Amino acid sequence: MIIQRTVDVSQLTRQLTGEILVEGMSDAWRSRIRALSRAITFLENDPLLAMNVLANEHFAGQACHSRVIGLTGLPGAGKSSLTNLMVRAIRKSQKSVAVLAVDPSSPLSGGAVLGDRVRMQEHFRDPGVFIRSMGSRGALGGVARSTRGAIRLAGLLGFDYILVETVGIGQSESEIVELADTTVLVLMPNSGDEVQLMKAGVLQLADVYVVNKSDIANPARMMNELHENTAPSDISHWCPRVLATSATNEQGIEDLVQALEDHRIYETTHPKGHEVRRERATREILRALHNVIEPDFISAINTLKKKELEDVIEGKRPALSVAHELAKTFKRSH
Ligand SMILES: Nc1nc2c(ncn2[C@@H]2O[C@H](COP(=O)(O)OP(=O)(O)OP(=O)(O)O)[C@@H](O)[C@H]2O)c(=O)[nH]1
Ligand SMILES: [Mg+2]
Repeated sequence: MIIQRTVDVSQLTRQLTGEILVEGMSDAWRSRIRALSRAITFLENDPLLAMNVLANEHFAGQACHSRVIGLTGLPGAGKSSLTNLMVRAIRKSQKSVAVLAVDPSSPLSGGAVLGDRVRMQEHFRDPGVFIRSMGSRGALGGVARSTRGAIRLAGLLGFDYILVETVGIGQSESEIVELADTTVLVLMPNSGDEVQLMKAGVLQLADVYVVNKSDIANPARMMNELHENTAPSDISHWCPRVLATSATNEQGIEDLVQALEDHRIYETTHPKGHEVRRERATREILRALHNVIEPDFISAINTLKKKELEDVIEGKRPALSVAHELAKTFKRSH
């Protein structure tokens, strides 16, 4: 909240559009990138800032055409290694790309940030590439909200692709699925991942399944299992791609980039694909609505009497009934 007061949203927005340059910078595009980096720092502290920036008149009516790709999977599966190679492949086709690595320093693979930095070094000087890691334990709303804001802001700068790396199997996927146009789940062969996947019920979530590290173990069994479990019953639906890669040997990367392109074509040309996008947009609006209304809800909750809270604590009254009552008062006052 303190940060929010110190941000000059109008100035930041004008820096993001390139209308004014960040102090000390002479190159317009690099200045915009610097502004983006700054904006993301502010966002991590106050995710609602994105809303203020996006609603600013400088951005009014400006469309984002970026393709958002979410990469997820267990720590150490090879997400960053694959991201690095995908960036290279995307750059070969002259497209620009922003990489947002959410919480890259997972405890299991330790020191990943440093590793990522070394790996990504070849892209740091490339003005067509923006790389940024984001903490997952940010204030107010956590990963999803600040990541969503960062995606939107990067989109306004016109990046062709935005790659978002998140760690996890389970809950965090559902978040990334909502954020991404295409979700890629990165797995390791013979790691017992499949058992975990079944348990977490995430086999229907991704659009592309990548069995990485195929240089150290045969990916065939896992690929079969994925094929069997992810094929849609309705053939007009997208049939998730199942690919084997080896980031170490730089194998399978072109197929992966092609799968992303195929999925884009499906989503933008197929009626069913359009339906999926409509559902995603609806969910996004719903979530945004929630974000817009939440501060008012919090104020309403703060008006609760001690007695009402105690009743819920003691189990004398369900929280839902209190909520209903609050909602009634809320509707009357709006
Ligand atoms: N043999 C082999 N090793 C790989 C491959 N891809 C990645 N690795 C190694 O696996 C380790 C983890 O790779 P990362 O790319 O950091 O994995 P990650 O999924 O980004 O990990 P977190 O960000 O910590 O979740 C590194 O030591 C990589 O060099 C591969 O295809 N084959
Ligand atoms: Mg990583």
